[in-house]
Amino acid sequence: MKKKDFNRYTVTSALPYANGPLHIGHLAGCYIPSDIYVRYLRSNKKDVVYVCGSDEHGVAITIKAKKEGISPQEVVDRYHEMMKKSFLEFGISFDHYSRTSAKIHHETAAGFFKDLYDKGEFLEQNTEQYYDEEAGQFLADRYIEGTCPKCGNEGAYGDQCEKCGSSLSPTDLINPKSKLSGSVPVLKETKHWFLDLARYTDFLKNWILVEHEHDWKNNVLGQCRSWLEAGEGLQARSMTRDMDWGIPVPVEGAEGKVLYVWFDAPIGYISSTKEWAAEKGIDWEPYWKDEDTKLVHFIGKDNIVFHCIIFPAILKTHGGFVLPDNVPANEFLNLEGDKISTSRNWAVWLHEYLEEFPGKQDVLRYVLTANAPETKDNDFTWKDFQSRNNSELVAIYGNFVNRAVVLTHKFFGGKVPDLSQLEDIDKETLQLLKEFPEKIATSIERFRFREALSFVMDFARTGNKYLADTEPWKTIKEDQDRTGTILNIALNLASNLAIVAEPFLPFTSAKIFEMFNLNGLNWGNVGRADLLKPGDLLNPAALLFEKIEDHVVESQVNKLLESKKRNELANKEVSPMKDIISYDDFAKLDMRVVKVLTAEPLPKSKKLLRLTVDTGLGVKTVLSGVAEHFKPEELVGKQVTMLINLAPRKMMGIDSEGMILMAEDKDGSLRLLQPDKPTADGSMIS
Ligand code: B3M
Ligand code: ZN
Repeated sequence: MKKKDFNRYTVTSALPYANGPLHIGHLAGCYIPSDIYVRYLRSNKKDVVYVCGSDEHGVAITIKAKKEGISPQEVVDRYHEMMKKSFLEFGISFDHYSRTSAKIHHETAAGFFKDLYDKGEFLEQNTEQYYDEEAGQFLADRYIEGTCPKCGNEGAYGDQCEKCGSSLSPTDLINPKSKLSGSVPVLKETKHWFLDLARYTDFLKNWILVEHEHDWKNNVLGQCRSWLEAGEGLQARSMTRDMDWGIPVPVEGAEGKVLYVWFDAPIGYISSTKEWAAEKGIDWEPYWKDEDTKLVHFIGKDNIVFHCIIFPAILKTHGGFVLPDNVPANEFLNLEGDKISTSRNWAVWLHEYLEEFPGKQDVLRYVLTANAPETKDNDFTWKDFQSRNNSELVAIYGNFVNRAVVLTHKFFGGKVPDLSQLEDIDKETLQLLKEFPEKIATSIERFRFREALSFVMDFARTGNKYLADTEPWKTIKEDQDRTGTILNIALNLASNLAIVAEPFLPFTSAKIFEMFNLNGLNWGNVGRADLLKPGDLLNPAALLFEKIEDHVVESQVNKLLESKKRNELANKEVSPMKDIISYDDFAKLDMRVVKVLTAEPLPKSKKLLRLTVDTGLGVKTVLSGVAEHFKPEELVGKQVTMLINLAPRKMMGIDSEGMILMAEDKDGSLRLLQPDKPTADGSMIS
């Protein structure tokens, strides 16, 4: 498609579910890229609104509420505030951060549904769905568990088996069970409203695969193609759910039903814009309705179908709205070779990062951009974090700016020196100063943020090399003018660098502008070698980046490994219950509190200790398999519990006259079962 000129930009990034804190995967997926893009547009004086908000509906929220034993409202209130704070702390510069529980959003989303309903766009269909009679409600896919028909995994969900990856529907499951009550769900008829996506196939194919063939990212086009060109074509999707958490379906006969979260969530971008405009006292409509508005959705790859197919179909049917001009989706970020997972606590949480690396937001922004999962899944490792910090931010960027400022203070009392005769190396460097910003801009406009950042770094490298080649610390000895020229050029390079790096490293650029007493600089000023003029005064050098030591990143890796260990233990299955026994069976067991009198190893056995115990009825000898868990002296004198009427058994030539009772932890370690207070030896356990 011909490149269009746009006068206005509406930029969105996916609304995160308000069901947990934010981690680095969120930042890398869509928040840092969108923030870079928007900061760049603002620096270019574009009319732009950047909106987001918390996604507070859907089973993601109700499942979390159930897990924590609190209400869905409490869940969203807690995490909405937490996420909003994290975004702010990391410099994600939304113009507005809303939430889908807002009244204006309920009205806007219900309005969209009503509009499509009145136009007769929905197919009304009665289908049979699982219903939990004990809990008195229909079950969303994620609320049903059962055996996967493909691989036999007993913990498959109603929509997917995580073991073999098959996508399922609830009725595929063998032995389905409700996660709400544990009961066996029954099929019950229910009415829903479906969007007949097949009707949009031609329009979508033309709009995405032809018009945007050259400007959308390959990973996005690829997914769209596989949806649009799949053998069975696009299937009708239900836009409603049987649930009591969400936006009530605004038509008659829909009691107890809410809008499907993926119907209302993208409309959240519009509601957020409305709220923003109302606060500013301006009109929201041009940002969504004027043809010269460029709408860009930043998302993660799991959201592609909703933003490229379903939402555009809704907008198109409603009419009067622009369609996204681009949907730059990132792939996934892994962590230390493993999928980031909230439930397994395999993540770097933003709030924890800030506690452990205060003031180092830009380091994380840098690493997550330099290694962004733009075209394929990528891995975040603490080693890479450390090495990018130490050998790029500290050694190149920080070193260059710091040397220019420190030498100006040292040789010229902090005053920007005059420019005199230019040598070839100066002219070449000034030429690069003109070229870099343009290259960086082109990459940003094509959503190639990794590439753009690598040019920013090359720009800093150019500055560093310029100082290394010209050696102002040497020229000062015989040629003050030459030294002044070098530092003047270096300082102007640094000012340009701070402008073009601002979208990526906003906190650092702010420090540089402060050091240089420059404010209000933007992309319109780049390429100029007179941003700092002779005589301008600099402030003292501020620390931009500092070295990160080995032990710091090692302790981060250990923290992850420990949480992995804890998790594996917690997830180990508890052995299933044995068959039911009668009271009479139980009454046959004679269990007592006994005292260990002696304990000694058996020379031929690694596992057994030979114990003598006082049972209150006399002394008995027992062989107990605890040698790998306790030293003999740890047992002597202790009260433990014992089954004393077990038939004697000969082991290693010794009669063992009972069994010491122990608890075995998930990792196989043993615990003694002891009375909580000293108790008479021989006390019965019943
Ligand atoms: N909350 C999904 C997610 O967090 C969803 C995005 C909505 S964007 C309109 O992956
Ligand atoms: Zn399976």
